Amino acid sequence: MNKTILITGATSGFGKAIAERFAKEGYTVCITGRRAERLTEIKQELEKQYGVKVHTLTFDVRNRKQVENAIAELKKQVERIDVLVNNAGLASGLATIDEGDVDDWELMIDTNLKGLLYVTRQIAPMMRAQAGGHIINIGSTAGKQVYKNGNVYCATKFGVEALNQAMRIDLLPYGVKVTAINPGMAETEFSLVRFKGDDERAKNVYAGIRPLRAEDIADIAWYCASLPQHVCINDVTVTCLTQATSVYAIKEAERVKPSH
Ligand code: NDP
Ligand code: 8X3
Repeated sequence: MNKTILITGATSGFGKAIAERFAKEGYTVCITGRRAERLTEIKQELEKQYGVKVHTLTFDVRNRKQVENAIAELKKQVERIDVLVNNAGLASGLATIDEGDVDDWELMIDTNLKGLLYVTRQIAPMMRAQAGGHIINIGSTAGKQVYKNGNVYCATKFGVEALNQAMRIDLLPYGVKVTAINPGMAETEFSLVRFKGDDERAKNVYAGIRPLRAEDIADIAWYCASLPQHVCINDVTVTCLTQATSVYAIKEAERVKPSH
């Protein structure tokens, strides 16, 4: 049976890579984001390369009405959603609690928590009616340990961790799997967004390390989604080789090299 995945925030980074990974596996792919042009480009690429159907939904996850309308439209085009990836999210700024920009806080809370909830509220009843499905929530190592200046971003990802656990309990009777993937440092547009277009500052985050790639996360999402029906991975925390926790990482140059 042809399966369908809905991925929020698929115009770049993890979401885009996950769209490609599932398209390669023959899924019908529904991609969302605010940047309509990018969605169209990705749709054309994936349909051409993998011969699958791609639906695009342009909306801001912070806008509840837009979310409801877009998903109501989608329901006219697809019968079911087998996998939902709640991925759309961002960090905005990096500052202490006494100096942080309240607009940044609202942006992160509205996107990472409220946006995730708005989408889930539309899709979970479909999965309940199907008596099956899989919700994959993209959390973070920042939702495991708080780091300096990360305050509100970390709080949103701790929130995702809580919602991930809660969803699994609430949807258990309906055979819906719920999985969190919690990545550490990964080079996407994440830092460029956090530092508001400051490319140099963004690049500096990954200087001297070999960070995770979006494709690594896509492979993990595929692994989680392709296990036998009775197996549900609850959460996966994944870092690059030189990152141990949210707050402790070393540079590649500090790694002991094999002696022979
Ligand atoms: P990117 O910036 O590359 O991608 C973020 C995606 O989210 C984009 O497609 C963007 O689409 C979408 N998005 C952001 N805000 C909104 C919004 N208001 N409405 C709709 N879509 C939105 O970053 P990543 O791929 O790295 O981030 C994906 C997720 O992974 C986020 O939740 C992030 O917190 C998390 N994460 C990232 C890590 C990293 O180091 N990169 C590590 C751990 C977790 P558009 O702009 O077109 O709307
Ligand atoms: C993104 C990872 O460490 O930049 O969630 O916050 S980090």
